[in-house]
Amino acid sequence: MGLKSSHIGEKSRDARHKRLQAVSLIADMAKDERVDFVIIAGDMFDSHNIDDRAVRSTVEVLNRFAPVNVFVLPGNHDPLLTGGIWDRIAWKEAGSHIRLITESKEIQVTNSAVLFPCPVTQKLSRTDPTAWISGRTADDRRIRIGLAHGALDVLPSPGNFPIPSDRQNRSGLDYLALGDWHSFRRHDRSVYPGTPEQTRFDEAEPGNVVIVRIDEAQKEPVLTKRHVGQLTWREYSTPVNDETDVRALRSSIYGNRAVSEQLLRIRTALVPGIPQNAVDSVKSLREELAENAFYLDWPVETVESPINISSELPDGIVSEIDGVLQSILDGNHQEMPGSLPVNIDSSVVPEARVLLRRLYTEGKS
Ligand SMILES: [Mn+2]
Repeated sequence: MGLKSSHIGEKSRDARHKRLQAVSLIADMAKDERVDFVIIAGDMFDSHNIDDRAVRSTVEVLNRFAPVNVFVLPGNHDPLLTGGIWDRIAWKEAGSHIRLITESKEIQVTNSAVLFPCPVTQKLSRTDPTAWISGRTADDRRIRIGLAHGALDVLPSPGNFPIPSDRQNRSGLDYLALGDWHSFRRHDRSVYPGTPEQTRFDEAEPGNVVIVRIDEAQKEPVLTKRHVGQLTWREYSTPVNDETDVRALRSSIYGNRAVSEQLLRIRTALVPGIPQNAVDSVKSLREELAENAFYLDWPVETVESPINISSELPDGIVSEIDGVLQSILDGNHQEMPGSLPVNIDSSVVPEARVLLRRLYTEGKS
């Protein structure tokens, strides 16, 4: 909540509204599914610096969960600090079902289940927030649920609030509910559902909540992933040779979901020799998306006619580079510098040749 997303300009306000809608959907789902309680595993707010109105809207949408209890954990973006977001006047309107977690202390959540929450009180830490959770004793038959915000050591970017991946076993947890990572990620009983609403182009699997069913202690939890995200962020970087490529691009965009619910970042490279009708189709696709997409980032210069690849480049470093690119295209790239990116995505080569010519032409004018 309150994420500025200033890179999407005037649409960021609408995006914030969509995020509230997603949470509202979760409230309906919680009641329909008759869950015992709901967990928010930190970073509900993007920062402490959020206007009162946004805090009020958040309290209002959380009030819609009643009578289902909602356990809210402070994360590293909204740590528990005196005078912070949790002390705002808007919380006076919060129902008693909203339970802000302020201590690392057991909470009995149902007759048979206990929560071990690990609230965060600062932005950065090298200390494991789950370290206080002791192991299961022989006579403990309760369902034990950990709740923490941090980086499980199996993630690509561990370090801040590190959580060992064997915490679930060491502390005898039936489930470890985690926040911080924006995409869905499961490591045995430790689970990041990811953010309910996507926030960036480079997130792999956001937009979900997870419904967890645990029948009894030490039984395998059953997870159901449910999509609630109102918006999808997609990036396309496609070389366009002809009409077929334009049609493929169009159908992969439209096949995803309504374009009015998509944020699109598109970078096309018009391959030299592309027929004029294909150039026209690219342009009209761009106009159509500019009109209808929730947000479009597609620079107009990338849909202009390609620069003629056969045009002469001056002798020297520029044409030498172009020569290397040509031989990569001819399939002689294995031992060449630059073979690695080419193996990942061969479309970078024609794009590079186009850019090289553009650079030269614009440098001349
Ligand atoms: Mn975080």
